[in-house]
Amino acid sequence: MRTTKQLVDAVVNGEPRSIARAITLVENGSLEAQEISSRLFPHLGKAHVIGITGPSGAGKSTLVEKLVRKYRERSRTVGVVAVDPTSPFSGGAFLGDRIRMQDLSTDTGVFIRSMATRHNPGGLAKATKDTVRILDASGKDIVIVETVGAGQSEVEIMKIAQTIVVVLAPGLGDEIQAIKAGMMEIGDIFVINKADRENANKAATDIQSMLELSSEKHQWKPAIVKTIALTGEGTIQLSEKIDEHRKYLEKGEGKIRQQRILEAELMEAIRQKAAERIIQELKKSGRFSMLISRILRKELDPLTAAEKVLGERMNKG
Ligand SMILES: Nc1nc2c(ncn2[C@@H]2O[C@H](COP(=O)(O)OP(=O)(O)OP(=O)(O)O)[C@@H](O)[C@H]2O)c(=O)[nH]1
Ligand SMILES: [Mg+2]
Repeated sequence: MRTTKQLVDAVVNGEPRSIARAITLVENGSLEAQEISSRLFPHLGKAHVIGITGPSGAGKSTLVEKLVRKYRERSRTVGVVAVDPTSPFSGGAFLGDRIRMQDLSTDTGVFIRSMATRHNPGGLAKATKDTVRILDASGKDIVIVETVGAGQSEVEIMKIAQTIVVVLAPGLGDEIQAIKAGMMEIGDIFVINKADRENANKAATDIQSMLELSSEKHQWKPAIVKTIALTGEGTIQLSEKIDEHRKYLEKGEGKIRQQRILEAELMEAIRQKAAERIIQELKKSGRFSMLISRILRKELDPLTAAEKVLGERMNKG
């Protein structure tokens, strides 16, 4: 039996089967998961993590495949995490992704993993983040995360990716309108894919004017790139823009973003660990069931009970 340390060493050496194994272990929330994450932590921060998000069917997977090929031409190693929202729409397309990318799966410079909600009881966002970190630690130069932009995932992708590419396509109509607002805020680069279709120029002008309306808080001006993912047209321009954004981040903004992410993560970790410990103690001492009885009798409400518990602990310590 290999120890967790040996597994992590193999991941850091880029060994594909160990990478796959480590991902499965963190996905399942296994006992080793925390040790894996901790041991990988010092090895993080080398990869450039690119988030590709946008409405279902915009052409994200097609574009990702072309981008991967562009990076491989430049001898860059790439990890891809495709997040399957298990929506009825993406079910078919997802299978398509596999077939399209089949030849890439024999390339040792590429590691592709798909994530599904149903395999991740601990939450898709956490599993995605852990997987990105494993791929980063494994020495991949680029890690691409594909997510369908819908509600929460916009915020989540910001905690994972350094450069966010929002992929839109002409003619997606209402669906775009509904999610555009959230995505306009987070995009570093906007892709109008399916530029072979009519209205692509109009879509680009629409985005342009929406961007001009939004407040300019940052020095980086979101770029707009037109692509035809099917033929690969425009993907060179897109990868150039991504590089440009990476260079911009390296000048300072990247550190600020990183600090913000780690602050949020530390707060979340404290919250989780502290709560776990306190609840465990309360249950062990029987105090938990005492409090519940009082709450059931309406003598106490849960928030006041929690305050009471914390007050008592503070007095003790
Ligand atoms: N005409 C045209 N069709 C495209 C283009 N890019 C992708 N498509 C097609 O659009 C459909 C959806 O493409 P996908 O790459 O699966 O889209 P996606 O955004 O990954 O979709 P989900 O993962 O389901 O959210 C496929 O049938 C593609 O062949 C393009 O540039 N032009
Ligand atoms: Mg897709």
